[in-house]
Amino acid sequence: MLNNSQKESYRQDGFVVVPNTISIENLKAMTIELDNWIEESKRHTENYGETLNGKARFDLEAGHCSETPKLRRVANPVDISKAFRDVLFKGPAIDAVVDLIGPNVKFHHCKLNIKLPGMKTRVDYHQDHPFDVHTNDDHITLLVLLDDMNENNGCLRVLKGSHLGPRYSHYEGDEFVGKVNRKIQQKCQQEAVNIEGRAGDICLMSTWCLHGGTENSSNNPRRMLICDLTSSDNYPLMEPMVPSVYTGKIVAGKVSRNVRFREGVIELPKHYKSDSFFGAQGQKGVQKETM
Ligand SMILES: O=C(O)CCC(=O)C(=O)O
Repeated sequence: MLNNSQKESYRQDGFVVVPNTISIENLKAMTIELDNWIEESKRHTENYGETLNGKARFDLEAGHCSETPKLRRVANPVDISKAFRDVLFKGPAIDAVVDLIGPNVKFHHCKLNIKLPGMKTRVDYHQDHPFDVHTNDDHITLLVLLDDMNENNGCLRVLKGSHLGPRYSHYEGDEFVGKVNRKIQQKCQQEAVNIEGRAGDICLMSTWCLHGGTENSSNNPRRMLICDLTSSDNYPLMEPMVPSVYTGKIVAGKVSRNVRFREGVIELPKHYKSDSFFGAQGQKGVQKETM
């Protein structure tokens, strides 16, 4: 699936974009499902639906209303939709992941991040591993572009080579804030590169890459499917932040009875109370007042 130069890019830069990977049929099935969810969100005034850990599956940006829906995240769409299982549990995206961390690969969790025109949702710079710490680093964030993505509609931005270190704290004092400190944010804003592409392209990114992105300032939607996958001998050290009924499912090869460790010290996150990591990063939503 991946050629040597793509594998080399992943090793050197920490990410690689693979064009034209998802079939038109699969893409269409996912976007129809998502369009329906956006339509359904118009009937809600606060976050709704329930995931395995009792949080809301559908997360709304502040200012959401039936005229201007602002659905910003759907947690684990695979739990409720075959269209997403068809892409994340088999097929070319998984073959590409196998080329980098295979042959044995396990699903951890997934989500849809949505930036519709007029929404303010941004992503502050962070590494993914500190949210879901594991015993080793064979851990990939797979990104599937559901729309064409560019700087104007709030594309993902990645700091090249940041997977090689350092491993940053995602705390402010005793609070797990899910982002790096202001100085590193600024460095990323200046130096990160845009991940641009067409609907159906994928990006494979190391879980240690610093990444983020601005709000959508265009008239075009930016919807992206995001999935954490690990080698099957890589074990989570904590309950997932966003557990799925499929967490731990083998999507390629076989289960491993060995656990592989790497040396070093890892900062443990705290489970945040918010429905999504946007809330953990301090962006207001319309969460039910249950806390
Ligand atoms: O939506 C994006 O552009 C990136 C999202 C992200 O980094 C995350 O949800 O962890």
